[in-house]
Order: sequence, then C-alpha cells, then structure tokens
Amino acid sequence: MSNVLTGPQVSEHNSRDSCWIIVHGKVYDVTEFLDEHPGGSRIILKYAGADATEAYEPIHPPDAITTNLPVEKHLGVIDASTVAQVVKEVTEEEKQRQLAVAARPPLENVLNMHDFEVIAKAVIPEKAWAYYSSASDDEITIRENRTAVWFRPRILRDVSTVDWSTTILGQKSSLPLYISATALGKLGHPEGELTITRGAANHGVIQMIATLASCSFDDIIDAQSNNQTFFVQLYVNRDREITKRYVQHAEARGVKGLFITVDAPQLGRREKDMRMKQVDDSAGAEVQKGQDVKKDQGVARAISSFIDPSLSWKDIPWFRSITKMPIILKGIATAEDAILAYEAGVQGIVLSNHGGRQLDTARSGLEVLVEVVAALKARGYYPDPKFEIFVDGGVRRASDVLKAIALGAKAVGVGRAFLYAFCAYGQEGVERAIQIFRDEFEMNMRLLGARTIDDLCPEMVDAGALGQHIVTVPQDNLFNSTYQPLQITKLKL
Ligand code: PPY
Repeated sequence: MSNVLTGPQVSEHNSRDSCWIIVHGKVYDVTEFLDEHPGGSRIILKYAGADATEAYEPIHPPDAITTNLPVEKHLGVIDASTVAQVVKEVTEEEKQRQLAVAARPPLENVLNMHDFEVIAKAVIPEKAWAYYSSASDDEITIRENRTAVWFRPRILRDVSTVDWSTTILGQKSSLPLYISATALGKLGHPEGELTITRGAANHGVIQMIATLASCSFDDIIDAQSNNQTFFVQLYVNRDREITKRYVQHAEARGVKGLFITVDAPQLGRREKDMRMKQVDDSAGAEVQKGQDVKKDQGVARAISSFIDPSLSWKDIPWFRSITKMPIILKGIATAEDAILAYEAGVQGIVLSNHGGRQLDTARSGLEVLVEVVAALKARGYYPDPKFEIFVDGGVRRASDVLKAIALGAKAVGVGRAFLYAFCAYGQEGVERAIQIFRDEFEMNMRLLGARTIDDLCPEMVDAGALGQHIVTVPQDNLFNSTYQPLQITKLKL
C-alpha cells in the first residue's frame, strides 16, 4: 500500500454507491462489502468518506479488515495532514465516566469481585456495560448461576500449609481456575485482553483467548512472558478453511487447549444489549429507513453471523484431524451430551450456560456437574485422567470454585469477574483479582479442612438443594446490589 491519498479524495466517496473509509491510517474501498458486513451496512455508512477507526477499534480485531477485504480494495495510506481534525465534543456521559475514573477507590480497598463489577459499571461506556452484563431473555439463568451448594467442612486436619495449585489439561496452574474467554475487551478498556495476558503472566494463571477478542490473537501471544500458558476459545466459522487456519495457527503458537463453543449455534437475545443499540440509534438522529435488518440486534448478535449453526457431532473427527491440541467442548448442559463427548474422544467438557447468555432457564453448571459425574461414573468413564470436566458461570468467590472441584470438576472458568477487574483497573485489577482469589482459597481451604486440591471430595459439600430451583437461602446481597434488573421499554412521553 504505497499509494498516498488525501482527506478530500476520500471524502468524495461518502455514499452507498462508492464508500471509502479510513481505518488505522489506511484507506479501504468497502462499497462491495457493505451488505456483507456482519454488523450491517448502516454503521459503515455513518463513516463513509471519513475516519472510522474509533468505531472500528473496540469491536474488531486489528486485522479483521485486512483479512476480510480483497487486497485490491486496500487503496493506500492516508496523508494525515490533509484530514480535517474533528474536535470531538465531550459528551455528558464521557464527563461522568472521567469523574468516576478519578473517584475509583484505591485498589487495596477492592475486597471482592463484586467491588470490581460496581466500579467497572461506573467507568465503562454504557454500551460496554450493556453488552458485558447482559444475559438472555428474562435473565433467569444468570441469577440461577449464583446457586446454593453448602459446605460440610472437616476439622482438626493440620491445615498449617494449604496448596491450591493444580494442573489443567496437563498444564501447571497456580489456581484451580482459568480466565475464561470474554469478547470485545476494548469496549471496556483501551488495552483490552492484553491486560489479562500481562496480569496472568505474573501469577501463573492460564488465559483462554476468545475468537472475538478485541486484541488480535498474535498481539496477545506476542505479549506473553514467564512461559505462560494459553488456551483458545473457538467459534466455528461457516468457512471451515478459516477455522482450520485459526486452529493450526494457535497450535503453532503454542496454545495448549482448544475450547470449541458448542452452545451458540445462534446467539441468545440479550435485551440489555439490544435496548442500548436502540438508544444509540435514536441519539444519532438519523432517519430510520428500517432496511438494515440487524439494526436492533445489539453488539453481539450483529457480529455473530459468521458462526456456523450446522456444527454437529460429525465434525469432531475433523477437528481431531487438524490439531493435536486437547479438544474441549464448551457449553455441555446434560449428562447425555457429556457421555457423547466422552465417546467422541475429546479431552474435556465445560459444563456451562455461557454466563446465562444463551438458553435462558438452562440449569447452572454446578447442577449439571452432579448429574454428569454420576452418569459418567455409571459407565466407568469417570474418573479418567484423560477427560477433564470444567464448570463455569457465576463464579465470584474461591468458595464457588471449591464447590465445583469437590463435586468433580478439574477446574473452573472465570470470565466476567476478570473482565470487570480489567475494565475497572487494567492489568493491576487483574492482578488484584488473582490475589483476592488466592487469599480466599487459602482461608476457605483451611476452614474446609482441605490441604490440597486432591483433598476436596463430594462429602465436603451438600448439593441437595440443587435441582429444586427454589430460593431457600439468604439473599446474596453483594450480587443483588450490582445485578441490574432488566428494564421494560420506555414510552417517549
Ligand atoms: C458472547 O457475547 O456471549 C460471546 O460469546 C461473544 C460473541 C460476541 C459477538 C458475537 C458472537 C459472540
């Protein structure tokens, strides 16, 4: 791209008939791509003939445009001195956010994951909060994830030293949890997922890289240090060649586990996210033509159309044929499918309801865990060191993790808690979150009478209330005070 273009040249191409945009200092002709854009054409047309970097950046990996647009549409570089500088008006929302950033408590005052959540909500754009916090339909499952399992602690076991380190898929992990994939990290923090990479590296914690991370896969891997371990989460593309390239590239770059998301053939309806999109549209005062079918879909649904809903058990041998990485199916919700997964020869499963974001009123991972372990045991499939069971959803405390491990999980995935930690404080937030978990593991293991992860056993918990789906427990006040109830639509009065 040696061709140098000027601002006035680009601004001539400001319509559906000829649409050029500037992204990261380069000019692209996206006219023919408009109707293919997963997020719809309207958002691109808003920036036709102008610089779209700011809107593009948080919701696309840096290489999305270069890989999706044929090279002949890469028109050249922009001569920055010829582009009129738009002085951006600081919105009221932005001013409030800046005040909130300055008013954050010192990190040592953050005592738990709920604190991160409430601070993140105050300092990130409303749109980011809507996307991150949203769950599907009536948001029953996201709340059910904070479910009731009770401890049965043992005493007098000399717990002067306790050790909560473990291995996950054969990889050392300082905590019995991994940082699970969450998408679009730059919506909430300018450095996005790199904050996790840098924070996790300092503490021997494993990061799962999301297909839809805002930072590019290579930028994340390039930032690695201390020989840290990565897993990768995969959304399977309709174009299997793209998936194959991605998987093989991940393996070549040293990723140690492939977590294939199997619970999202279509993305759930997340109404907080969808309503936010509507607010945004009306704020734009643009005449609504109503032609862009994706206009009210929210951030997530808008960019999910590449995901292949035809994925089936028949595809598993193909994945096995393209990679030697352990394969884990993420999003198993029944004993029946856990058995099929075992028999398909994969190396693990994640019992997950996708943080309550997919099928609402699906059960919690913990509840599913109990039936899965029983069913696998009955067939002689459990325990099996070559088949690991993970759980995720709703984890805010080390006690949540310990319960899952006691019931048979190898480790637990934690997504939103780390997302909110980095939104609130960047890398330091991630490190503080790890430290808090560590403190909680130490205390809870002592109080439970478990010196090592291997000491955790089903007898240490009472899971009898699981499956009843009735609230018989005291309110979880911290969770409830940050949980924001769904809102009903508002009339324009
Ligand atoms: C989610 O939002 O739950 C995701 O898994 C990420 C995502 C983001 C955008 C499109 C599809 C999936």
